[in-house]
Amino acid sequence: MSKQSRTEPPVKWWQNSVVYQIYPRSFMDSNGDGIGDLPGILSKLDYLRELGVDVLWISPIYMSPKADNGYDISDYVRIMPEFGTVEDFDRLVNTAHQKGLKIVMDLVVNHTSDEHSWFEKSRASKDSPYREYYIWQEGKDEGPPNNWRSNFSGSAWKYDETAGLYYLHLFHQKQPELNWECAALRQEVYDIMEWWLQRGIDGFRMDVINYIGKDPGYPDGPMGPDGLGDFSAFAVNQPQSHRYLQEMREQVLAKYDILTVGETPFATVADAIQYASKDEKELNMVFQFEHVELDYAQDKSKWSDSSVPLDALKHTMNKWQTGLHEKAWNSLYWGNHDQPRPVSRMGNDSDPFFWEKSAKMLATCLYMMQGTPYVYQGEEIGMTNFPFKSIDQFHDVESINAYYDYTKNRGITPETMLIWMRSKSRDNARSPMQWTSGKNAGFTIGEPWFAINPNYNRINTEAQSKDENSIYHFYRRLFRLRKQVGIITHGDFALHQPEHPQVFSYLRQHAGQTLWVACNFSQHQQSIQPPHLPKGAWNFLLGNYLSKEENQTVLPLELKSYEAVVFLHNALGEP
Ligand code: TEU
Ligand code: CA
Repeated sequence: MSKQSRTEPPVKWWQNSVVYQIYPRSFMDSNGDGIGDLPGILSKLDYLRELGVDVLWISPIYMSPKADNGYDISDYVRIMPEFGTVEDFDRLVNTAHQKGLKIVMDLVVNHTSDEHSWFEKSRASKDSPYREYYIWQEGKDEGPPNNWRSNFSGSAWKYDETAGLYYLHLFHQKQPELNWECAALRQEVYDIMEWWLQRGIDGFRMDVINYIGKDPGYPDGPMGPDGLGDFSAFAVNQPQSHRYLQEMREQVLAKYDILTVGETPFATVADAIQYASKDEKELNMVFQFEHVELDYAQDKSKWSDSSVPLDALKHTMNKWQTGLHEKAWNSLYWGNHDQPRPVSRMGNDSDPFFWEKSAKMLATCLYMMQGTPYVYQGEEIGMTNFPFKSIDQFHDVESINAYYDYTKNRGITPETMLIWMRSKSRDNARSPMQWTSGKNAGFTIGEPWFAINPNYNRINTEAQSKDENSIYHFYRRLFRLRKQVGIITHGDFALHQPEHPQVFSYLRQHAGQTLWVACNFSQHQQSIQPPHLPKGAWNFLLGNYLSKEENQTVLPLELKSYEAVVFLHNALGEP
Protein backbone atom coordinates (compact mmCIF):
# COMPACT_ATOMS: atom_id res chain seq x y z
CA MET A 1 0.00 0.00 0.00
CA SER A 2 2.79 2.41 0.75
CA LYS A 3 4.43 1.83 -2.62
CA GLN A 4 2.92 2.92 -5.86
CA SER A 5 1.55 -0.08 -7.70
CA ARG A 6 2.32 -0.60 -11.37
CA THR A 7 -1.28 0.06 -12.40
CA GLU A 8 -1.01 3.66 -11.28
CA PRO A 9 -0.39 6.27 -13.95
CA PRO A 10 2.88 8.19 -13.76
CA VAL A 11 2.70 11.18 -11.47
CA LYS A 12 4.15 14.61 -12.09
CA TRP A 13 5.91 15.97 -9.03
CA TRP A 14 3.40 18.78 -8.65
CA GLN A 15 0.55 16.27 -8.56
CA ASN A 16 1.59 14.72 -5.29
CA SER A 17 3.13 17.77 -3.70
CA VAL A 18 1.54 19.82 -0.96
CA VAL A 19 1.78 23.58 -1.46
CA TYR A 20 1.98 26.02 1.46
CA GLN A 21 1.13 29.65 0.76
CA ILE A 22 3.13 32.34 2.52
CA TYR A 23 1.85 35.91 2.77
CA PRO A 24 5.29 37.34 3.56
CA ARG A 25 4.14 40.55 5.23
CA SER A 26 2.36 38.50 7.91
CA PHE A 27 4.51 35.39 8.18
CA MET A 28 7.63 36.12 10.26
CA ASP A 29 9.52 39.34 10.99
CA SER A 30 13.28 38.93 11.51
CA ASN A 31 14.36 42.52 12.22
CA GLY A 32 11.71 44.03 14.44
CA ASP A 33 10.21 46.48 11.93
CA GLY A 34 6.87 44.72 12.35
CA ILE A 35 6.80 43.45 8.75
CA GLY A 36 7.41 39.85 7.83
CA ASP A 37 10.41 39.31 5.54
CA LEU A 38 12.57 36.84 3.64
CA PRO A 39 14.99 36.07 6.51
CA GLY A 40 11.85 35.42 8.56
CA ILE A 41 10.72 32.80 6.05
CA LEU A 42 14.22 31.32 6.04
CA SER A 43 14.07 30.90 9.81
CA LYS A 44 10.88 28.84 9.51
CA LEU A 45 11.90 26.38 6.80
CA ASP A 46 12.38 23.58 9.31
CA TYR A 47 8.91 24.18 10.69
CA LEU A 48 7.50 23.88 7.17
CA ARG A 49 9.48 20.78 6.39
CA GLU A 50 8.27 19.17 9.60
CA LEU A 51 4.71 19.97 8.58
CA GLY A 52 5.27 17.86 5.49
CA VAL A 53 4.74 20.40 2.75
CA ASP A 54 6.81 20.28 -0.45
CA VAL A 55 6.35 23.64 -2.13
CA LEU A 56 6.18 27.20 -0.83
CA TRP A 57 4.18 29.73 -2.83
CA ILE A 58 5.28 33.18 -1.77
CA SER A 59 2.87 36.08 -2.35
CA PRO A 60 4.49 39.11 -4.06
CA ILE A 61 7.79 40.43 -2.66
CA TYR A 62 8.61 42.78 -5.56
CA MET A 63 8.91 46.58 -5.50
CA SER A 64 5.49 48.03 -4.93
CA PRO A 65 3.79 51.18 -3.63
CA LYS A 66 1.45 48.76 -1.79
CA ALA A 67 -1.89 50.06 -2.97
CA ASP A 68 -2.91 46.38 -2.89
CA ASN A 69 -0.24 44.97 -0.57
CA GLY A 70 2.25 44.09 -3.28
CA TYR A 71 -0.19 42.93 -5.98
CA ASP A 72 0.61 46.33 -7.57
CA ILE A 73 4.16 45.88 -8.83
CA SER A 74 6.42 48.76 -9.87
CA ASP A 75 9.50 46.64 -10.64
CA TYR A 76 9.35 42.92 -11.33
CA VAL A 77 13.03 42.21 -10.87
CA ARG A 78 13.64 44.06 -7.62
CA ILE A 79 12.74 42.93 -4.16
CA MET A 80 11.03 45.41 -1.87
CA PRO A 81 13.65 46.44 0.73
CA GLU A 82 11.29 45.76 3.64
CA PHE A 83 11.25 42.10 2.57
CA GLY A 84 15.03 41.86 2.12
CA THR A 85 17.57 41.75 -0.67
CA VAL A 86 18.13 39.60 -3.72
CA GLU A 87 20.89 37.87 -1.71
CA ASP A 88 18.28 37.00 0.94
CA PHE A 89 16.13 35.63 -1.83
CA ASP A 90 18.92 33.50 -3.34
CA ARG A 91 19.76 32.20 0.12
CA LEU A 92 16.12 31.31 0.68
CA VAL A 93 15.88 29.41 -2.61
CA ASN A 94 19.15 27.55 -2.04
CA THR A 95 18.40 26.63 1.55
CA ALA A 96 14.88 25.59 0.68
CA HIS A 97 16.23 23.35 -2.08
CA GLN A 98 18.75 21.80 0.29
CA LYS A 99 15.88 20.97 2.61
CA GLY A 100 13.79 19.48 -0.19
CA LEU A 101 11.38 22.42 -0.49
CA LYS A 102 10.52 24.11 -3.78
CA ILE A 103 9.71 27.80 -4.26
CA VAL A 104 6.87 29.14 -6.39
CA MET A 105 6.61 32.86 -7.10
CA ASP A 106 3.52 34.98 -7.60
CA LEU A 107 3.36 36.33 -11.14
CA VAL A 108 1.11 39.40 -11.32
CA VAL A 109 1.05 40.36 -14.98
CA ASN A 110 -2.55 41.24 -15.70
CA HIS A 111 -1.70 44.68 -14.37
CA THR A 112 1.23 46.64 -12.96
CA SER A 113 1.41 49.50 -10.52
CA ASP A 114 0.80 52.95 -12.02
CA GLU A 115 4.27 53.69 -10.65
CA HIS A 116 5.90 51.11 -12.93
CA SER A 117 8.23 52.86 -15.42
CA TRP A 118 6.28 51.29 -18.30
CA PHE A 119 3.15 53.09 -17.20
CA GLU A 120 4.96 56.36 -16.63
CA LYS A 121 6.34 56.20 -20.18
CA SER A 122 3.02 54.98 -21.53
CA ARG A 123 1.03 57.91 -20.19
CA ALA A 124 3.72 60.45 -21.11
CA SER A 125 3.53 60.28 -24.90
CA LYS A 126 1.38 58.81 -27.61
CA ASP A 127 4.50 58.14 -29.63
CA SER A 128 6.16 56.11 -26.95
CA PRO A 129 6.49 52.38 -27.70
CA TYR A 130 5.07 51.91 -24.19
CA ARG A 131 1.76 53.59 -25.06
CA GLU A 132 0.30 50.29 -26.21
CA TYR A 133 1.50 48.39 -23.13
CA TYR A 134 -1.71 49.52 -21.41
CA ILE A 135 -5.35 49.87 -22.37
CA TRP A 136 -6.11 53.48 -23.28
CA GLN A 137 -9.48 54.61 -24.61
CA GLU A 138 -11.29 57.82 -25.44
CA GLY A 139 -14.16 58.71 -23.11
CA LYS A 140 -17.79 58.48 -24.20
CA ASP A 141 -20.42 61.20 -23.59
CA GLU A 142 -18.13 63.01 -21.17
CA GLY A 143 -17.72 59.82 -19.16
CA PRO A 144 -15.64 56.63 -19.20
CA PRO A 145 -15.52 54.39 -22.30
CA ASN A 146 -17.95 51.86 -20.80
CA ASN A 147 -19.83 51.01 -17.62
CA TRP A 148 -17.46 48.43 -16.13
CA ARG A 149 -17.22 48.33 -12.35
CA SER A 150 -13.82 47.80 -10.75
CA ASN A 151 -13.43 44.84 -8.41
CA PHE A 152 -12.50 47.37 -5.77
CA SER A 153 -15.63 49.57 -6.26
CA GLY A 154 -16.30 52.49 -8.61
CA SER A 155 -15.62 52.75 -12.35
CA ALA A 156 -12.92 50.53 -13.85
CA TRP A 157 -11.67 53.48 -15.91
CA LYS A 158 -9.61 56.40 -14.76
CA TYR A 159 -9.06 59.58 -16.73
CA ASP A 160 -5.40 60.50 -17.01
CA GLU A 161 -4.67 64.21 -17.48
CA THR A 162 -1.28 63.65 -19.08
CA ALA A 163 -2.51 61.22 -21.70
CA GLY A 164 -5.90 62.88 -22.13
CA LEU A 165 -7.38 59.38 -22.20
CA TYR A 166 -8.91 56.81 -19.88
CA TYR A 167 -7.01 53.72 -18.80
CA LEU A 168 -8.59 50.47 -17.67
CA HIS A 169 -8.09 49.08 -14.16
CA LEU A 170 -10.23 46.10 -13.17
CA PHE A 171 -8.79 46.37 -9.64
CA HIS A 172 -7.42 49.48 -7.88
CA GLN A 173 -6.89 52.66 -9.91
CA LYS A 174 -3.22 52.22 -9.10
CA GLN A 175 -3.31 48.86 -10.94
CA PRO A 176 -3.61 49.67 -14.67
CA GLU A 177 -4.36 46.65 -16.89
CA LEU A 178 -1.59 45.55 -19.21
CA ASN A 179 -2.46 45.24 -22.89
CA TRP A 180 -1.66 41.65 -23.85
CA GLU A 181 -2.49 42.36 -27.48
CA CYS A 182 0.88 44.08 -27.61
CA ALA A 183 3.56 41.56 -28.64
CA ALA A 184 6.38 43.63 -27.11
CA LEU A 185 4.61 43.58 -23.73
CA ARG A 186 4.18 39.81 -23.90
CA GLN A 187 7.89 39.47 -24.60
CA GLU A 188 8.70 41.61 -21.55
CA VAL A 189 6.64 39.26 -19.40
CA TYR A 190 8.40 36.20 -20.79
CA ASP A 191 11.76 37.84 -20.09
CA ILE A 192 10.75 38.52 -16.49
CA MET A 193 9.68 34.90 -16.10
CA GLU A 194 13.03 33.73 -17.48
CA TRP A 195 14.85 36.05 -15.08
CA TRP A 196 13.22 34.36 -12.09
CA LEU A 197 13.48 30.84 -13.51
CA GLN A 198 17.19 31.42 -14.02
CA ARG A 199 17.43 32.17 -10.30
CA GLY A 200 16.22 28.64 -9.73
CA ILE A 201 12.57 29.01 -8.78
CA ASP A 202 10.20 26.09 -9.28
CA GLY A 203 7.08 27.68 -10.68
CA PHE A 204 4.51 30.44 -10.80
CA ARG A 205 1.13 31.14 -9.32
CA MET A 206 -0.38 33.48 -11.88
CA ASP A 207 -2.61 36.23 -10.57
CA VAL A 208 -5.96 36.61 -12.42
CA ILE A 209 -4.30 35.14 -15.47
CA ASN A 210 -7.68 34.55 -17.13
CA TYR A 211 -8.23 38.34 -17.26
CA ILE A 212 -5.36 39.02 -19.68
CA GLY A 213 -7.45 38.75 -22.85
CA LYS A 214 -10.19 41.38 -23.31
CA ASP A 215 -13.00 41.77 -25.82
CA PRO A 216 -11.55 44.55 -28.03
CA GLY A 217 -15.00 46.10 -28.42
CA TYR A 218 -15.15 46.91 -24.67
CA PRO A 219 -18.96 46.56 -24.59
CA ASP A 220 -21.04 47.59 -21.57
CA GLY A 221 -21.75 44.81 -19.09
CA PRO A 222 -25.06 43.95 -17.40
CA MET A 223 -25.89 46.90 -15.13
CA GLY A 224 -26.20 46.63 -11.36
CA PRO A 225 -28.15 48.79 -8.90
CA ASP A 226 -25.15 51.12 -8.58
CA GLY A 227 -25.36 52.06 -12.28
CA LEU A 228 -22.15 50.21 -13.07
CA GLY A 229 -21.77 47.07 -15.17
CA ASP A 230 -20.22 43.64 -14.70
CA PHE A 231 -17.14 43.15 -16.91
CA SER A 232 -16.88 39.41 -16.49
CA ALA A 233 -18.48 38.44 -19.83
CA PHE A 234 -15.96 40.58 -21.73
CA ALA A 235 -12.73 40.57 -19.77
CA VAL A 236 -12.54 37.08 -18.26
CA ASN A 237 -11.93 33.69 -19.90
CA GLN A 238 -11.82 35.20 -23.39
CA PRO A 239 -10.33 33.06 -26.18
CA GLN A 240 -7.39 35.49 -26.30
CA SER A 241 -6.33 34.45 -22.79
CA HIS A 242 -5.91 30.88 -23.99
CA ARG A 243 -3.90 32.01 -26.99
CA TYR A 244 -1.53 34.04 -24.82
CA LEU A 245 -1.07 31.18 -22.37
CA GLN A 246 -0.29 28.77 -25.20
CA GLU A 247 2.31 31.19 -26.48
CA MET A 248 3.74 31.55 -22.96
CA ARG A 249 3.99 27.79 -22.73
CA GLU A 250 5.80 27.50 -26.04
CA GLN A 251 8.18 30.35 -25.32
CA VAL A 252 8.93 29.79 -21.64
CA LEU A 253 7.12 27.13 -19.65
CA ALA A 254 7.85 24.19 -21.94
CA LYS A 255 11.58 24.54 -21.22
CA TYR A 256 11.20 23.98 -17.48
CA ASP A 257 9.80 21.27 -15.21
CA ILE A 258 7.85 23.66 -13.01
CA LEU A 259 4.53 24.06 -11.26
CA THR A 260 2.09 26.50 -12.83
CA VAL A 261 -1.23 27.40 -11.26
CA GLY A 262 -3.49 30.06 -12.68
CA GLU A 263 -5.79 32.06 -10.47
CA THR A 264 -9.03 32.06 -12.47
CA PRO A 265 -12.12 33.69 -10.97
CA PHE A 266 -15.33 32.88 -12.93
CA ALA A 267 -13.74 29.82 -14.59
CA THR A 268 -16.18 27.01 -15.33
CA VAL A 269 -15.25 23.34 -15.50
CA ALA A 270 -15.09 23.69 -19.28
CA ASP A 271 -12.72 26.66 -19.00
CA ALA A 272 -10.51 24.81 -16.53
CA ILE A 273 -10.27 21.82 -18.84
CA GLN A 274 -8.74 24.16 -21.38
CA TYR A 275 -6.41 25.98 -18.98
CA ALA A 276 -5.22 22.87 -17.18
CA SER A 277 -5.68 20.06 -19.68
CA LYS A 278 -3.66 16.89 -19.30
CA ASP A 279 -1.74 17.53 -22.49
CA GLU A 280 -0.23 20.62 -20.83
CA LYS A 281 -0.90 23.18 -23.52
CA GLU A 282 -1.35 25.97 -21.00
CA LEU A 283 -1.07 25.51 -17.21
CA ASN A 284 -0.82 22.62 -14.76
CA MET A 285 -3.90 23.63 -12.78
CA VAL A 286 -6.10 26.55 -11.82
CA PHE A 287 -7.74 27.96 -8.72
CA GLN A 288 -11.45 27.88 -9.45
CA PHE A 289 -13.68 30.16 -7.36
CA GLU A 290 -17.11 28.53 -7.33
CA HIS A 291 -16.74 26.92 -3.92
CA VAL A 292 -15.52 30.12 -2.26
CA GLU A 293 -18.44 32.17 -3.59
CA LEU A 294 -21.26 30.02 -2.21
CA ASP A 295 -21.83 32.46 0.63
CA TYR A 296 -22.10 35.48 -1.66
CA ALA A 297 -25.31 37.55 -1.75
CA GLN A 298 -27.95 37.05 -4.46
CA ASP A 299 -26.53 39.98 -6.42
CA LYS A 300 -23.18 38.07 -6.45
CA SER A 301 -21.63 40.58 -4.10
CA LYS A 302 -19.46 39.03 -1.40
CA TRP A 303 -20.87 41.42 1.23
CA SER A 304 -23.75 39.74 3.03
CA ASP A 305 -24.39 37.63 6.08
CA SER A 306 -25.04 34.41 4.15
CA SER A 307 -23.09 31.30 5.03
CA VAL A 308 -22.00 28.35 2.90
CA PRO A 309 -24.90 25.91 2.29
CA LEU A 310 -23.58 22.35 2.58
CA ASP A 311 -25.71 21.01 -0.29
CA ALA A 312 -24.22 23.64 -2.61
CA LEU A 313 -20.71 22.88 -1.38
CA LYS A 314 -21.20 19.16 -2.05
CA HIS A 315 -22.66 19.86 -5.46
CA THR A 316 -19.82 22.22 -6.43
CA MET A 317 -16.97 20.03 -5.21
CA ASN A 318 -18.55 17.03 -6.92
CA LYS A 319 -18.84 18.96 -10.17
CA TRP A 320 -15.12 19.86 -10.13
CA GLN A 321 -13.91 16.47 -8.94
CA THR A 322 -15.85 14.50 -11.52
CA GLY A 323 -15.65 17.16 -14.24
CA LEU A 324 -11.86 17.32 -14.36
CA HIS A 325 -11.24 13.61 -13.76
CA GLU A 326 -8.83 12.27 -16.37
CA LYS A 327 -9.10 15.53 -18.30
CA ALA A 328 -7.40 18.14 -16.18
CA TRP A 329 -5.94 18.55 -12.71
CA ASN A 330 -7.63 20.11 -9.66
CA SER A 331 -6.21 22.40 -7.02
CA LEU A 332 -7.60 21.91 -3.52
CA TYR A 333 -8.01 24.97 -1.32
CA TRP A 334 -10.37 26.40 1.28
CA GLY A 335 -8.35 29.49 2.11
CA ASN A 336 -5.80 31.99 0.85
CA HIS A 337 -4.90 35.63 1.48
CA ASP A 338 -8.19 36.75 -0.12
CA GLN A 339 -10.52 34.47 1.82
CA PRO A 340 -11.81 34.47 5.39
CA ARG A 341 -10.43 31.71 7.61
CA PRO A 342 -12.04 28.35 6.72
CA VAL A 343 -12.64 27.24 10.32
CA SER A 344 -14.60 30.43 10.97
CA ARG A 345 -16.37 30.32 7.63
CA MET A 346 -17.40 26.67 7.33
CA GLY A 347 -16.52 25.18 10.70
CA ASN A 348 -17.19 26.48 14.19
CA ASP A 349 -14.80 28.75 16.09
CA SER A 350 -17.26 29.57 18.88
CA ASP A 351 -15.87 27.03 21.31
CA PRO A 352 -12.46 25.32 21.63
CA PHE A 353 -13.83 21.79 21.22
CA PHE A 354 -15.89 22.55 18.11
CA TRP A 355 -13.02 24.62 16.77
CA GLU A 356 -10.53 21.77 16.96
CA LYS A 357 -12.92 19.14 15.61
CA SER A 358 -14.25 21.26 12.77
CA ALA A 359 -10.79 22.43 11.65
CA LYS A 360 -9.66 18.80 11.38
CA MET A 361 -12.91 17.81 9.69
CA LEU A 362 -12.58 20.53 7.03
CA ALA A 363 -9.00 19.50 6.30
CA THR A 364 -10.02 15.86 5.96
CA CYS A 365 -12.91 16.69 3.67
CA LEU A 366 -10.69 18.70 1.31
CA TYR A 367 -7.37 16.88 1.33
CA MET A 368 -8.75 13.41 0.63
CA MET A 369 -10.00 14.69 -2.73
CA GLN A 370 -8.19 14.52 -6.07
CA GLY A 371 -5.86 17.37 -6.84
CA THR A 372 -2.90 19.26 -5.43
CA PRO A 373 -3.46 20.43 -1.84
CA TYR A 374 -2.84 24.08 -0.94
CA VAL A 375 -2.64 25.23 2.66
CA TYR A 376 -2.60 28.89 3.58
CA GLN A 377 -0.36 29.98 6.46
CA GLY A 378 -2.04 29.46 9.81
CA GLU A 379 -4.68 27.09 8.50
CA GLU A 380 -2.59 24.21 9.85
CA ILE A 381 -3.13 25.53 13.38
CA GLY A 382 -6.76 26.52 12.84
CA MET A 383 -6.24 30.28 12.82
CA THR A 384 -9.59 32.06 12.95
CA ASN A 385 -11.16 35.25 11.64
CA PHE A 386 -10.17 38.47 13.39
CA PRO A 387 -12.56 40.13 15.87
CA PHE A 388 -12.69 43.49 14.04
CA LYS A 389 -14.54 46.17 15.98
CA SER A 390 -14.13 49.25 13.81
CA ILE A 391 -13.31 50.34 10.30
CA ASP A 392 -9.87 51.69 11.32
CA GLN A 393 -8.68 48.18 12.03
CA PHE A 394 -8.86 47.23 8.34
CA HIS A 395 -5.96 47.53 5.92
CA ASP A 396 -7.34 45.85 2.81
CA VAL A 397 -8.30 48.25 0.02
CA GLU A 398 -11.14 46.04 -1.21
CA SER A 399 -12.76 46.04 2.25
CA ILE A 400 -12.23 49.73 2.94
CA ASN A 401 -13.55 50.83 -0.47
CA ALA A 402 -16.56 48.54 -0.12
CA TYR A 403 -17.31 49.96 3.33
CA TYR A 404 -17.58 53.50 1.97
CA ASP A 405 -19.38 52.41 -1.19
CA TYR A 406 -22.01 50.42 0.69
CA THR A 407 -22.55 52.89 3.51
CA LYS A 408 -22.61 55.97 1.25
CA ASN A 409 -24.21 54.69 -1.94
CA ARG A 410 -26.15 51.57 -1.14
CA GLY A 411 -28.04 52.40 2.04
CA ILE A 412 -26.24 49.85 4.22
CA THR A 413 -25.61 50.97 7.80
CA PRO A 414 -22.02 51.02 9.09
CA GLU A 415 -23.01 48.48 11.76
CA THR A 416 -24.31 46.02 9.17
CA MET A 417 -21.33 46.52 6.92
CA LEU A 418 -18.97 45.85 9.82
CA ILE A 419 -20.76 42.59 10.59
CA TRP A 420 -20.41 41.51 6.97
CA MET A 421 -16.77 42.52 6.85
CA ARG A 422 -16.02 40.67 10.05
CA SER A 423 -17.07 37.45 8.37
CA LYS A 424 -16.02 38.12 4.76
CA SER A 425 -13.10 40.56 4.63
CA ARG A 426 -9.81 39.48 3.11
CA ASP A 427 -8.11 40.99 6.15
CA ASN A 428 -9.23 37.98 8.20
CA ALA A 429 -6.45 36.04 6.48
CA ARG A 430 -3.83 38.74 6.89
CA SER A 431 -3.33 39.04 10.63
CA PRO A 432 0.15 37.83 11.59
CA MET A 433 1.02 34.18 11.90
CA GLN A 434 0.76 32.94 15.49
CA TRP A 435 4.00 31.24 16.47
CA THR A 436 4.07 31.40 20.28
CA SER A 437 2.09 32.52 23.31
CA GLY A 438 4.74 35.19 23.90
CA LYS A 439 4.78 38.86 22.93
CA ASN A 440 3.13 39.53 19.55
CA ALA A 441 2.67 35.78 19.13
CA GLY A 442 6.38 35.55 18.32
CA PHE A 443 5.79 37.26 14.98
CA THR A 444 7.85 40.37 15.73
CA ILE A 445 9.77 41.96 18.55
CA GLY A 446 8.58 45.35 17.24
CA GLU A 447 5.19 46.85 16.52
CA PRO A 448 3.31 44.49 14.14
CA TRP A 449 1.96 46.14 10.95
CA PHE A 450 -1.37 44.39 11.59
CA ALA A 451 -2.81 43.58 15.00
CA ILE A 452 -2.28 40.09 16.39
CA ASN A 453 -5.44 38.03 16.80
CA PRO A 454 -6.11 38.06 20.58
CA ASN A 455 -6.57 34.27 20.55
CA TYR A 456 -2.82 33.70 19.97
CA ASN A 457 -2.41 32.50 23.54
CA ARG A 458 -4.43 29.42 22.72
CA ILE A 459 -3.80 29.16 18.98
CA ASN A 460 -0.09 29.06 18.10
CA THR A 461 2.42 26.69 16.51
CA GLU A 462 4.49 26.26 19.66
CA ALA A 463 1.61 24.83 21.68
CA GLN A 464 0.39 22.68 18.82
CA SER A 465 3.77 21.24 17.92
CA LYS A 466 3.97 19.84 21.45
CA ASP A 467 0.47 18.36 21.42
CA GLU A 468 0.16 15.12 19.43
CA ASN A 469 -3.61 15.67 19.18
CA SER A 470 -3.40 19.18 17.79
CA ILE A 471 -4.71 20.41 14.46
CA TYR A 472 -1.09 20.86 13.39
CA HIS A 473 -0.27 17.18 13.93
CA PHE A 474 -3.48 16.19 12.22
CA TYR A 475 -2.40 18.12 9.12
CA ARG A 476 0.93 16.29 9.21
CA ARG A 477 -0.90 12.97 9.28
CA LEU A 478 -3.14 13.97 6.39
CA PHE A 479 -0.18 14.98 4.24
CA ARG A 480 1.72 11.81 5.11
CA LEU A 481 -1.32 9.74 4.22
CA ARG A 482 -1.53 11.37 0.80
CA LYS A 483 2.04 10.27 0.13
CA GLN A 484 1.45 6.72 1.36
CA VAL A 485 -1.92 5.86 -0.12
CA GLY A 486 -1.95 6.17 -3.91
CA ILE A 487 -5.72 6.13 -4.26
CA ILE A 488 -5.89 9.63 -2.74
CA THR A 489 -3.96 10.89 -5.75
CA HIS A 490 -5.42 8.62 -8.39
CA GLY A 491 -8.90 7.58 -7.38
CA ASP A 492 -12.04 8.84 -9.04
CA PHE A 493 -14.71 10.62 -7.03
CA ALA A 494 -18.38 9.99 -6.28
CA LEU A 495 -20.63 11.53 -3.67
CA HIS A 496 -22.03 9.05 -1.17
CA GLN A 497 -25.42 9.83 0.42
CA PRO A 498 -25.59 13.01 -1.67
CA GLU A 499 -28.91 13.96 -0.09
CA HIS A 500 -27.63 13.92 3.51
CA PRO A 501 -28.23 17.47 4.81
CA GLN A 502 -25.34 17.60 7.30
CA VAL A 503 -22.77 15.04 6.16
CA PHE A 504 -20.35 15.35 3.25
CA SER A 505 -19.51 11.77 2.35
CA TYR A 506 -17.71 10.52 -0.74
CA LEU A 507 -15.99 7.51 -2.26
CA ARG A 508 -12.77 7.36 -4.23
CA GLN A 509 -12.11 4.25 -6.29
CA HIS A 510 -9.05 2.97 -8.06
CA ALA A 511 -7.60 -0.42 -9.00
CA GLY A 512 -9.83 -2.53 -6.78
CA GLN A 513 -9.61 -0.20 -3.80
CA THR A 514 -12.18 2.15 -2.34
CA LEU A 515 -11.58 5.07 -0.03
CA TRP A 516 -14.52 6.30 2.02
CA VAL A 517 -14.48 9.76 3.55
CA ALA A 518 -17.35 10.99 5.73
CA CYS A 519 -17.47 14.41 7.36
CA ASN A 520 -20.11 15.79 9.69
CA PHE A 521 -20.47 19.53 9.05
CA SER A 522 -22.77 20.01 12.05
CA GLN A 523 -22.29 20.16 15.79
CA HIS A 524 -24.94 17.49 16.29
CA GLN A 525 -24.57 13.76 16.00
CA GLN A 526 -25.67 12.43 12.60
CA SER A 527 -26.78 8.98 11.46
CA ILE A 528 -25.17 7.75 8.29
CA GLN A 529 -25.33 4.73 6.00
CA PRO A 530 -21.83 3.51 5.35
CA PRO A 531 -21.13 2.11 1.89
CA HIS A 532 -21.68 -1.63 1.35
CA LEU A 533 -19.21 -3.49 -0.79
CA PRO A 534 -19.79 -7.17 -1.57
CA LYS A 535 -16.48 -8.60 -0.39
CA GLY A 536 -13.19 -7.62 1.15
CA ALA A 537 -12.40 -5.63 4.27
CA TRP A 538 -12.41 -2.05 5.46
CA ASN A 539 -9.51 -0.55 7.37
CA PHE A 540 -9.51 2.65 9.34
CA LEU A 541 -6.98 5.22 8.10
CA LEU A 542 -7.73 8.43 9.94
CA GLY A 543 -10.31 10.23 12.03
CA ASN A 544 -10.59 13.24 14.29
CA TYR A 545 -12.09 11.21 17.17
CA LEU A 546 -10.99 7.64 16.65
CA SER A 547 -7.62 6.68 18.00
CA LYS A 548 -4.77 5.36 15.89
CA GLU A 549 -5.49 1.77 16.93
CA GLU A 550 -4.67 -0.65 14.16
CA ASN A 551 -7.21 -2.85 12.44
CA GLN A 552 -10.31 -0.87 13.13
CA THR A 553 -12.60 -2.46 10.57
CA VAL A 554 -16.13 -1.60 11.67
CA LEU A 555 -17.69 1.31 9.85
CA PRO A 556 -19.54 3.83 12.04
CA LEU A 557 -23.31 4.29 11.76
CA GLU A 558 -23.12 7.64 13.42
CA LEU A 559 -20.82 10.61 13.29
CA LYS A 560 -20.29 12.78 16.35
CA SER A 561 -20.07 16.58 16.34
CA TYR A 562 -17.86 17.57 13.35
CA GLU A 563 -16.52 14.05 13.15
CA ALA A 564 -14.51 12.99 10.09
CA VAL A 565 -13.50 9.42 9.22
CA VAL A 566 -11.43 7.90 6.44
CA PHE A 567 -11.57 4.15 5.69
CA LEU A 568 -9.87 2.16 2.97
CA HIS A 569 -11.41 -0.95 1.44
CA ASN A 570 -9.53 -3.59 -0.44
CA ALA A 571 -11.59 -6.06 -2.45
CA LEU A 572 -8.91 -8.70 -1.92
CA GLY A 573 -9.12 -8.31 1.84
CA GLU A 574 -5.55 -7.04 2.07
CA PRO A 575 -4.93 -3.71 3.79
O1 TEU B 1 -7.27 38.25 -6.69
C1 TEU B 1 -8.21 38.27 -7.73
C2 TEU B 1 -9.57 38.53 -7.35
O2 TEU B 1 -10.45 38.45 -8.17
C3 TEU B 1 -9.81 39.02 -5.99
O3 TEU B 1 -10.11 40.36 -6.12
C4 TEU B 1 -10.91 38.29 -5.34
O4 TEU B 1 -12.03 38.20 -6.15
C5 TEU B 1 -11.30 39.01 -4.13
O5 TEU B 1 -10.14 39.18 -3.35
C6 TEU B 1 -12.30 38.25 -3.34
O6 TEU B 1 -12.69 39.07 -2.30
C7 TEU B 1 -5.93 38.46 -6.99
C8 TEU B 1 -5.12 38.49 -5.73
O7 TEU B 1 -5.17 37.24 -5.12
C9 TEU B 1 -5.60 39.61 -4.86
O8 TEU B 1 -4.96 39.64 -3.62
C10 TEU B 1 -5.38 40.89 -5.61
O9 TEU B 1 -5.94 41.95 -4.89
C11 TEU B 1 -5.98 40.87 -7.01
O10 TEU B 1 -5.73 39.66 -7.71
C12 TEU B 1 -5.38 41.97 -7.84
O11 TEU B 1 -4.05 41.66 -8.10
CA1 CA C 1 10.96 42.82 8.88
